[in-house]
Amino acid sequence: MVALIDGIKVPSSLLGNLNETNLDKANNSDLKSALEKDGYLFLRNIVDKKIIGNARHDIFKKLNAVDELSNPFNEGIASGRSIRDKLFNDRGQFWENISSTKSLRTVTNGKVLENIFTRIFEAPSIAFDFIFLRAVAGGKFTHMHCDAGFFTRKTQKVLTCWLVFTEVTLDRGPLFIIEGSHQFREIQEKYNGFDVDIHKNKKASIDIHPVEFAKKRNTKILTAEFKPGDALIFGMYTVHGTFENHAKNNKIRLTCDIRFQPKNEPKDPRYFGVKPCGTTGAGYGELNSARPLNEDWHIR
Ligand SMILES: O=C(O)CCC(=O)C(=O)O
Repeated sequence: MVALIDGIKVPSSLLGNLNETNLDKANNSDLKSALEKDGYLFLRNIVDKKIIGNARHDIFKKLNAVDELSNPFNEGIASGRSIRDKLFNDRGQFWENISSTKSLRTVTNGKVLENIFTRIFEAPSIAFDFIFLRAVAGGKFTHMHCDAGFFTRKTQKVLTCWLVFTEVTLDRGPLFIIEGSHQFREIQEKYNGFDVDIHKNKKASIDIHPVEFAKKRNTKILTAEFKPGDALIFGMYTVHGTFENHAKNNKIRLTCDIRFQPKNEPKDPRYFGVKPCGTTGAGYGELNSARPLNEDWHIR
């Protein structure tokens, strides 16, 4: 299966497999050292498939109600149409409602993930209330970046959890990680202290194509074919992005990125509370996901 980014095929010689960590076999210090060594933890099947399936069903149903998924909606096939804007006059409110789906929140802000992060931090952990659910249709991908500029305003001790709700085969745009990038000094220097909401003259996205970026550093672009319930956890300076969804059957990918930190670290009010305002203060409306599935994304 071909891996594409921005219409360019990624040579298979540049692709590598993510190292899997077995959560049941690893002790807490194994988790910590794998994260330190690789810059990520790739965990399979950490949330029960039925619970993941319930959330997927509820979200797909809401996307079908705005005519963005064809019937039967459980297949997750993009229709190429949308009546989102006709039915709802506030895109942010619509996406906030979808992001508040109870079966989704049971997963993202429930005990299963929290307990895993408590093990990783070796301290009680907490999930951000502001979550980044992504329903991604054909032609779209997330530009390469690291997460520091978004989430480290109050503490550096933040981790991202990229959680999978559908099959994400190579053609459905899985996340990739640039091997060893958590140790690239240039990335630390460039992004430590950077805040996308303050330093508006600078972008979070790394403009160079991932193929060139990896070639120049003699490294690999690591990924996997993900299944519902799998997760990829990574630090704030791990360079990542996603491949393009170019699935011929028009199936979307549904994933959610959730941030966690130790409970006793200072909290960024933009991401916590009943109605968090998000990175720029514009709420859920600022997310690409708030756009109808058939509309292009912005680059930040
Ligand atoms: O799923 C995506 O499209 C991007 C996810 C991401 O960049 C992240 O989790 O930090």
